Amino acid sequence: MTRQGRTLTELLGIKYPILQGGMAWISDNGLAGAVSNAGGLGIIAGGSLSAEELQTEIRRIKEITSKPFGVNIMLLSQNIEDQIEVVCREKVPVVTTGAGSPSRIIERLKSSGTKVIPVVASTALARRLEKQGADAVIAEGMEAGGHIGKVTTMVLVAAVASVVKIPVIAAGGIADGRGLVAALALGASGIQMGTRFICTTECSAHHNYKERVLSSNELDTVVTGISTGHPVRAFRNKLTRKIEELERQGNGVEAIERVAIGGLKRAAREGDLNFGSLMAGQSSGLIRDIKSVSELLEEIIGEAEEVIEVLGGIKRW
Ligand code: TUI
Repeated sequence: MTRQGRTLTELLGIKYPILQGGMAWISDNGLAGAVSNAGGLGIIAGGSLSAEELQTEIRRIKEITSKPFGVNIMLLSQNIEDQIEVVCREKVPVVTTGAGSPSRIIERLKSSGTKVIPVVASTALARRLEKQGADAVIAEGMEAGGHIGKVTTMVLVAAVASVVKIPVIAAGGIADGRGLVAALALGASGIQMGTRFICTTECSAHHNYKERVLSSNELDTVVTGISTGHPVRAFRNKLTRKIEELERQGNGVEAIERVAIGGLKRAAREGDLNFGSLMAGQSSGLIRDIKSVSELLEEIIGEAEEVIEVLGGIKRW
């Protein structure tokens, strides 16, 4: 239960408190529809989609599932105004936002009946967005893949949960039932996972991308782009080495982000292990198999229930 007395599952109308992160070029209607059908909240990545493409994705997911789903709006995108228009028109149940503050768009989304759940990387932003009407926040630690903040999940989730009353969803470094229970212990009401969902049968990411996750350990990701103000975590490869070199030479934001953003498509669609931007979180070191979305969700919930039972049996320290 949250301190408002309503669970996250009740707020969102879902069975399990598990959200699937909106990963650009990866989280399409097929993956998101499978997650919603399995009892979580599937989220389509607005990411690099045009308004027309986003509309098509939304119409397709409505054919796959009658359950709630979400759309992620990446606030660094050029066309967020057009994306918002589509989301409002299509009455999308939930919008998550990332890579900035959604202050200026909350009211519009809420007035069309959409629940708004921003990713926050600080307590200050969490507090501000609660006042502005956010329905919940996602506290995403720097263990996550893709664009990240500076604080770890362990600290950020506990800190955010201490200062807001709306539900907090933990993200970054979570891939199994142990992570779900740990998040609940920190004060979260649920979790969001991105990298774990790459290794599912319904995920359309290239086979090479999935294999890279499976064969990796917890040290295999690196953070580049700190000099641009937009740090990104991805698997170490020729591309990340190239970006590190560009940064050392003092190149500007545009030069660096051009290689990074183009690289995500190369990774997800073409499986380019050398020059693709294989964004992934540190949790890839925990992922050892590819399974269906529904098997994954059932496994995580089963494992979480086991862990809770074991913890409940601890009577002495
Ligand atoms: O957005 C993400 N993950 C992403 S976006 C992306 S595409 C991209 N590619 C290259 C460069 C930049 C983006 C790949 N992965 N996650 C959510 C997230 N949001 N992480 C961190 C934040 C965040 C950071 C600062 C949210 C709010 C924020 O607020 C700053 C402020 O204005 O207070």
